[in-house]
Amino acid sequence: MDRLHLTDNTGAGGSPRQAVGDSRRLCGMFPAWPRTADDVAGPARLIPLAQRARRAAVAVLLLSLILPAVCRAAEEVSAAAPAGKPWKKHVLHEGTHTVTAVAGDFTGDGRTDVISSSEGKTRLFAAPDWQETVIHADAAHRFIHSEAMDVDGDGDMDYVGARYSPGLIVWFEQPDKPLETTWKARLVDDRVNGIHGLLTGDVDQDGTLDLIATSGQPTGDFPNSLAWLRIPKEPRKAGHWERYIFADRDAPGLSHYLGFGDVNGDGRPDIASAAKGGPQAEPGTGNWFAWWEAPKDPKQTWKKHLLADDQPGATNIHPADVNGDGKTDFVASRGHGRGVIWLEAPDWTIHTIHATLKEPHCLAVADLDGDGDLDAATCGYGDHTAVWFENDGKGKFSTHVLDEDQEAYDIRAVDLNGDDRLDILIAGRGSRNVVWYENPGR
Ligand SMILES: [Ca+2]
Ligand SMILES: [Ca+2]
Ligand SMILES: [Ca+2]
Ligand SMILES: [Ca+2]
Repeated sequence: MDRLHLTDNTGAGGSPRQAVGDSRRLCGMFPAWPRTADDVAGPARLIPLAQRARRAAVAVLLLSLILPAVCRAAEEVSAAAPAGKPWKKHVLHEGTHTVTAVAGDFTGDGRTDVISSSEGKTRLFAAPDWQETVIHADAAHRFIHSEAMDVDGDGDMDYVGARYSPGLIVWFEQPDKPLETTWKARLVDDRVNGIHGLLTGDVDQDGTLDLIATSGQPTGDFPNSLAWLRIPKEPRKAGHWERYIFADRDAPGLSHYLGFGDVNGDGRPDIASAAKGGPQAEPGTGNWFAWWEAPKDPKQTWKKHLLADDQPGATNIHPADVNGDGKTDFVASRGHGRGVIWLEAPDWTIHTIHATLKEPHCLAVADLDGDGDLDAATCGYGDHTAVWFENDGKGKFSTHVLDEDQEAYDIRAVDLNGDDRLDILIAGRGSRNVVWYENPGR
């Protein structure tokens, strides 16, 4: 991911790990500390009593100075929420820096599997045992994001992956023997550039999914733009897909991910995006959330609507009716900054879901507790904390911690064990893993 590190700071090498999980455990230990102070000072029997007492006093003094701040930091992440049942963590893969993972039935047995991509290797984990199979290996296919999509319309799920820069999108056709055969790669596009986000959606409402991609670099044929791509008539033979630049150079500042849904209630699905800005972007660009309004003919240029600027590190945004009033709101995160918010229609009033979570660089919006309203989930890689946010149905969210020792770059809400509860799938970036959290139900 060297190229990515240069353009996207995915390495975050300079940022020291914030030990939220460790500090939480320490806060819990505090009442017992005087007993363990001896352990810090060394074997008790070799040290005079006065010295032991002095050391214990110093230790307690230091802790009394440090701990309140540490505990406050931990509380900021956890917020006040009932603990709930724990979500069991399942590890599918360990050992490689992984920035994308998607779910779908990739073996044709009716069960939902997982495909991840890391360091040029694309791996399939077949349910229910999650046996790992490398289905494609090519150094040119270091994907930053991906989607599951039945590209050739033959009823089995294929895979689409995007390389950031130089921009490249390819699709892998599910073969007849998906666990025994290398999946064949075919070109979708190699002219959009700076493809951080991919998303499927039926943009032209013809009943077949299309693909949406960011073209977020300020260089290349379509700088600072967003594109949608239509599957060609014969995708196995076509040289590339039909490409439509719907946001034409009006998405500057390193756009990241995409959201899809009808925002203005005219029946046509619209598209939202976010741009992180910061020192890697052109000066004065980025740090915004915006949506583009689909015109009658989606092959024309779409009208941009700014939702919010001065949003440092903005990365993720999804349209969703958060408060159940029938109007489409947005849930959004500042994945290269801090915090998760929602923006209330029609004036886009900003409400805080979580103010301080560091680098929530992924966002899933779904009804995770099955009570009929839309919840959200993310993982702050700077805080190593995966969380889900429970909606009370009116847009008041409480935070539930899934894990305090996990990074993420990509998150999906999907049922991975067939119990009709949405689980959380995470590609772990610096955690160098692919994991999922099993939804225990209410
Ligand atoms: Ca297929
Ligand atoms: Ca619309
Ligand atoms: Ca809910
Ligand atoms: Ca489940």
